[in-house]
Amino acid sequence: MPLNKPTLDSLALLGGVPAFDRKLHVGQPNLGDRAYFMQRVERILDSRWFTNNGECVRELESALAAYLGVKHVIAVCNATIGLEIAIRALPMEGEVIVPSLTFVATAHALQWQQITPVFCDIDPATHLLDPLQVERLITDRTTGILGVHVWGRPCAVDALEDIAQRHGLHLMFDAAHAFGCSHRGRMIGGFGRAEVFSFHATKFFNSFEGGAITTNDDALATQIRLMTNFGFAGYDKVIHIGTNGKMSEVAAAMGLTSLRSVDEFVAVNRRNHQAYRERLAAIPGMALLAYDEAERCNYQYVVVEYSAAPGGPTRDDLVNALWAENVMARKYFWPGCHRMEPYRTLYPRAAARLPRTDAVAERLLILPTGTGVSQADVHTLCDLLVAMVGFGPRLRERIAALPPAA
Ligand code: T4K
Repeated sequence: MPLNKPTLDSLALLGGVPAFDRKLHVGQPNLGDRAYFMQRVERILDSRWFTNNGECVRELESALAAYLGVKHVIAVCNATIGLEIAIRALPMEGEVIVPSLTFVATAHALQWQQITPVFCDIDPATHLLDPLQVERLITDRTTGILGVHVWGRPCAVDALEDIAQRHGLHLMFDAAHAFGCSHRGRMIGGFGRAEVFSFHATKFFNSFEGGAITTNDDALATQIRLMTNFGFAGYDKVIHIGTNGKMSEVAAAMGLTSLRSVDEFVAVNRRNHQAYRERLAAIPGMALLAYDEAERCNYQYVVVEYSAAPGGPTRDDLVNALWAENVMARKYFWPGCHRMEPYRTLYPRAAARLPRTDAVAERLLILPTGTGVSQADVHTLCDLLVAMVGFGPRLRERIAALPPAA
């Protein structure tokens, strides 16, 4: 049914009825075969083996290794701990070059262990680390580069590998968004010295909470495995500094369940992305970030760069108006890590070298997708955007006149 929002007053933000009677989230979890999951949970309960390298974790690790074409997969409780462990295992110390346009966990994983995140600007076309600036930021204290495959699009891997090699730096990747994606026909997971995936509930492939560290380096894998389990090399035998990064059995059962449906999840995301692409192309100021169709992609983020027309509704106006309609659009990763605490206070000069990060972050609008979002939902949502942008300066004026939110 076509959306009926002919007047400003029909927008929910201005008193109308919301277009959706349920919330549409960015990252509402996908759920695979519920019966299969329940069966695995029953088995876990019967076995009385709930964590510590149980059957499901071992099965998930080997299934992921085969899927990703990588030698070692170490399942972890979440990607943040995974990043901390991998960073420490390499080891990275002193300064590490990292983008600011990322989820704050990337920066926290460094700062948490007293490593300085040196924020680097992005290529505005790809939203990924700019290798030219990476090289300019290298100092005597630099020990590594932590690239982030933002939105599942691969970093400029070859250029970063070349820089890392020439300067003797460790290179690893935060692949939190990039499960199921490839670069030059090779699955992400085998690049750099290690990569870290997130299987958080909001990721298209989830294990409730969870993640995995992947590497082709045998010695590094052994060390990471030890560090994930307090450094234990057997009962009562600790041979390394460690933490508790283990994935639980129930999380691994969910991971195995997700893995059985991964192709279907991607197909839904792809179809939604295609529908968004067709509809958003007609909306002035909206540019949908494209994925490389020649590679494998998970299409889990619908990333729009919105440039407001003079006097027209701003990006934040659209977000506010969408939320009122029950479309929980996000501004990932505004305002950039460098503008969040403690980074803003610790590294006040970083902003000066991040103009492209700042500019892109002001334009980003992330829209809902996943199995909880139908093609019809995408069309209704795009009808809403057509209406909102179409109201132009009148919408801006009405929103500006609203009382400040409590
Ligand atoms: N590196 C990068 C580049 C990352 O993007 C992330 C995580 C990490 C590292 C760290 O990975 P983990 O340690 O988390 O494994 C969310 C996620 O919490 C976070 O995992 C993710 N990136 C980030 C991009 O998004 P928030 O704080 O923006 O949103 P959250 O978790 O409250 O959920 C978003 C929306 O999804 C909610 O409004 C409601 C909906 N939702 C959420 C959950 C948890 C559901 O419908 N069901 C749910 O179970 O961070």
